Amino acid sequence: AEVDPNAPIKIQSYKLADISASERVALLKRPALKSAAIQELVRPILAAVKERGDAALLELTEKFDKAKLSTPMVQPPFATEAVMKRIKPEVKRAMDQAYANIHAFHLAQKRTGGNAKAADVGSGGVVAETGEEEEDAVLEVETMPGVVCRRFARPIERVGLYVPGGTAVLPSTALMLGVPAQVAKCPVRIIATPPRPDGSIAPEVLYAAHLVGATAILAAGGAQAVGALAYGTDAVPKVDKICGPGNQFVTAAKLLVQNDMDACVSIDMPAGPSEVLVIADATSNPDFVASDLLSQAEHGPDSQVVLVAIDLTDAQLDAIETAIDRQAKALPRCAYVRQAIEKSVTIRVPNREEAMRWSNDYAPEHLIIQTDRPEELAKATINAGSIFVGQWSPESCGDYASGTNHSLPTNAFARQYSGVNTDTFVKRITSQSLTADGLRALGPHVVHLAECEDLEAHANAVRLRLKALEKQ
Ligand code: HSO
Ligand code: ZN
Repeated sequence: AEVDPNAPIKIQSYKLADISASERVALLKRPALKSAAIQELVRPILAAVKERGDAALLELTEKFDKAKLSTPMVQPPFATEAVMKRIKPEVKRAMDQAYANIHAFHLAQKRTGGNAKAADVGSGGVVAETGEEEEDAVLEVETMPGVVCRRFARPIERVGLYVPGGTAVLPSTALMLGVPAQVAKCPVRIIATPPRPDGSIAPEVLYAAHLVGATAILAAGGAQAVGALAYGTDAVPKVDKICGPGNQFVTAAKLLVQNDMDACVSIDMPAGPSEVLVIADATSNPDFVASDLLSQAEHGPDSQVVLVAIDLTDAQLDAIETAIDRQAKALPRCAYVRQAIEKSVTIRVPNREEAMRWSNDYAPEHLIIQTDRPEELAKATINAGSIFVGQWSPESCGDYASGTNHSLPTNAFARQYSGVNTDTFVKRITSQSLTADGLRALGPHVVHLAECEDLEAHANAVRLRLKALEKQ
C-alpha cells in the first residue's frame, strides 16, 4: 500500500504503571521473524552447495546477486593502485583511524584475555604481557603439590567472516570481524561478501580486507556463501567457524550448518535484526536522543528501537517525538525508518531503577544512556551487547571507530552471549602434568571415584602406576 510521506512518524508510547504483566512480556519481545519458513528456503540452497560445490555456488550467485563469475575467490593483493584510486582520501583516513582503534582494543583483549590474574596464581604463569608477536598469557595453577594445570589459547585455524552486502556497503563490518581474527592470528581468514552485479567487490571492502590481512575473499553472499564456507568446495576452503551478521537467510544458514555434524563448524552467535534501547531523562537533549534512535532504525525495516523515558513530562516527551518526526522525514532511508518505528516503543518509567529493570529484561544489543550520572546506570547494567555512556557517546562511534566491536548479540541473546571479540577467534586448551609425588597423592582419590562409577579400566590406569611407583 502507498504510504503518505507526510504521515507522522511516531513511536507508540506506554506508561509503565498501565502495563500488565502479560503486556510487559509482549512489549519486551522482538518483532517475530518467520524463521521456519526461511529455513525451508535455505535447506535446498545448502544442499546444492554441499553436493555440487562451485557449480551450484556460481549459479546461485548469478541468480541472487546477478553476477556472472568464473571463480568465486578473489586473492590478494586487494589494495591495488586501481582500487585505492576509487576510495576517497578522507574515507581511507577514516578507515585507518578506525582500524587503529579497533586493533588497539582487540589486541589489549588478547594480552589479558581472562588470564590477567595469572601472575597472582603463583608459579610465574604469565608468559607475555606486551608485544603483538608474543603469545597469549598462559594460566597455570598448581592445584595440589605435583599437580599442575594449565590453560592456553590457540587460534581457530580457518575462519569465515561474513560481510553483508545488500542495501549498503559495510566495510566497517569487515574491520570488526577481520581485526580480532588478525589479532588472534587465525591462519586462514576468508571474508565472504556478495559481489556487485558487475562481479566486483566494493573498493572500501577490498581496502578493509587489506588492512586486516584477509587471506582471500569469497565473492558470494547469502546462504550459498555460508554453505561454501561450511562444507568447502574445490575453490573455497572449508572453515572451522563462521562469524558475522547477515539477513535472515544468512542467519538461518549459519544455524543449519552449525547443527550439521558433517560440517563440523561453529558460529559466533544467532543474529537478528539490529536494535537499540535509549534511556533518557529530563537532562537529555531531545535531538540527540532522536538521532540515536533513528541511526539504528535506518538499518532496516526489521530494526527495533526502544526509548525508556525516566520521569519525563508530556512536553519533554513531545520534544523528543517532534525531533524524531522531523529528523526522520529528512533521511534518505525514511521508508525503512518508518517501518522500524512502527515496531518500536517508548516506555515511560518513574525512576532510574525501573529504567534499568526494563533495559536488563530487554537485554538490548546497544544500550545508550543519555541521562544525568550515566556511569551509574552503566554499572547497573546486567544485560547488553555494548553500552554508550553519556550524551557525547553516540552509537555511531561504536558502529565505526571507537574501538569496540559492532557485531553484537541481538534478540535478547545479550543475556548469554558476548559480542565478537578476540576470544571469538581462539579456543583454549587445558593441560595437566603430574609428578610421581603428584600421582601418589591424587591417585587413590581417582581410584575411588572410578570404582564409584564402576569404571574399572579407569581405576586400573592409576593402580598400575601406583604399583610401579611402590617398586621404585
Ligand atoms: N549498528 C550496526 C552496525 C553498523 N552500523 C554498521 C553502521 N554500519 C549493528 O551493530
Ligand atoms: Zn549502525
